[in-house]
Amino acid sequence: MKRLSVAILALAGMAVALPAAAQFAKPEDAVKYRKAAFTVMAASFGRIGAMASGKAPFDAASAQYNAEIATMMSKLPYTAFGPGTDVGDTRAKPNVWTDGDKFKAAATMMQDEMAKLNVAAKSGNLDQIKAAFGPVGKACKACHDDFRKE
Ligand code: ASC
Repeated sequence: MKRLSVAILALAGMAVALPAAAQFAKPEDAVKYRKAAFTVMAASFGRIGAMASGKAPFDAASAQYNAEIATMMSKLPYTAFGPGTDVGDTRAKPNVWTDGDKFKAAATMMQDEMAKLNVAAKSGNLDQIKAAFGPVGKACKACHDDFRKE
């Protein structure tokens, strides 16, 4: 029994230590994972956008909540673009894998701008949120233009 517990603990430890890319059982699981993260990020970012553009009434708590989620989501997709995950139901272009440095730079740009939007949201000030919102959208678009089909 003790040996079994040690073995289970060892396996759990390995799961934590392994690179995230190795944690997907199938490439299709990585595709699903990254798309799910982008979907949640876009929904949260979009709710802030509705407030920034005046389409929805400003609600500071909602902006904070959604910015926090979008910031968390912004960190998730990129471990799921590992080698061999250019398969199945994906709009990712091949250059995600052949121009990895540029893709990484585009990802980092988005993450940095999203983190700034999160800081702005915490201020509770709509003008600061509006100012920080645009650069995030630009970073999203820049990456889509280079690395996403259609
Ligand atoms: C969004 C969303 C995107 C980006 C992009 C910005 O709200 O879902 O993919 O902004 O449209 O250009």
